[in-house]
Amino acid sequence: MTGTENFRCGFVAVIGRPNVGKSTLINAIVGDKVSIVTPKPQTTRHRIVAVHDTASAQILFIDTPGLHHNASKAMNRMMNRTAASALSDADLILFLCEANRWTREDETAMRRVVDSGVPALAILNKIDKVHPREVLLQTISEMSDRASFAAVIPISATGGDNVDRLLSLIPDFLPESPPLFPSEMRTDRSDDFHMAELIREKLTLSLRQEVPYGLTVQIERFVQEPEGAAVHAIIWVERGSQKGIVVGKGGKHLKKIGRAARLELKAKLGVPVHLELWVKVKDNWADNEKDLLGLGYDAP
Ligand SMILES: Nc1nc2c(ncn2[C@@H]2O[C@H](COP(=O)(O)OP(=O)(O)O)[C@@H](O)[C@H]2O)c(=O)[nH]1
Ligand SMILES: [Mg+2]
Repeated sequence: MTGTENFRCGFVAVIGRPNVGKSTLINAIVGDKVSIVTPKPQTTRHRIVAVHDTASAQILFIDTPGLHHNASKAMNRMMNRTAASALSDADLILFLCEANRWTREDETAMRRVVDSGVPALAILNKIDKVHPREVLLQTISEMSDRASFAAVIPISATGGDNVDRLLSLIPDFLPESPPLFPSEMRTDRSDDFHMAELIREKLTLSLRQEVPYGLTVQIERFVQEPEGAAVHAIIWVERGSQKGIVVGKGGKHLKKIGRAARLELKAKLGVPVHLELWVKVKDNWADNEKDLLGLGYDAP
């Protein structure tokens, strides 16, 4: 008998409309910021694999962009395609929604999950917002009536309630297989990707209305030495008018973003970081398939 016998490993796609807490849940489980989180919808734009190891299983969570309506730009259609394609690759789906809200977008996302034919657990997230708690019983029963989920599990991704129970259910759905990722690996994405995302998170948190949706970040240079690191990044915007907003009066806003990003990069890399941010305009990049590809948006 070998050590890998009965070991399980497989893909768990985390699916739902924007802002239900998919990335928050994955970060909480793997104990690292693998995926950025903001209070704004459509923060996640890419498929990101996050690795969670236990003694007898390796669970590969796939974070996905929220399935959303009104996908008017090429980037939004690409995001929806990315989420949809993660469904078919999965051994199990965690279908996330908010315990205190059910919308037409939830309904659409749920249809995609059901139509995929992949086993799914329904996760009612944000139960910390449900008062009184007894209301949950009704919500769980409504959810069970909507589709044939393998289970309906109420959780709080931020509070950690019931996340262990959810985790304990997952390995049964995974195939017997040795681990697919080395045990020290937390994600399939590069350092450059995570740095660009971190900068985009700071921008998304501090900018209002449509500006965060019209920008993307590209790492142009990253050098790390024992005494420090240097990062040069370009913030691409869709229009000249957005450049002024991102830079701010006298460059004040860009400085604020740079400081917030630099502090977090320093904590992540463990060395002082020299960060240079440049804002450039690429007209309508988010609605141009070729620009999207060049900027790392590669939907299947
Ligand atoms: N109150 C509460 N807020 C949550 C919970 N999980 C996530 N959030 C918040 O919901 C917002 C969207 O989370 P995010 O993970 O980006 O959602 P995603 O778009 O589905 O990936 C953020 O402001 C999170 O802090 C939860 O369990 N309780
Ligand atoms: Mg997300």
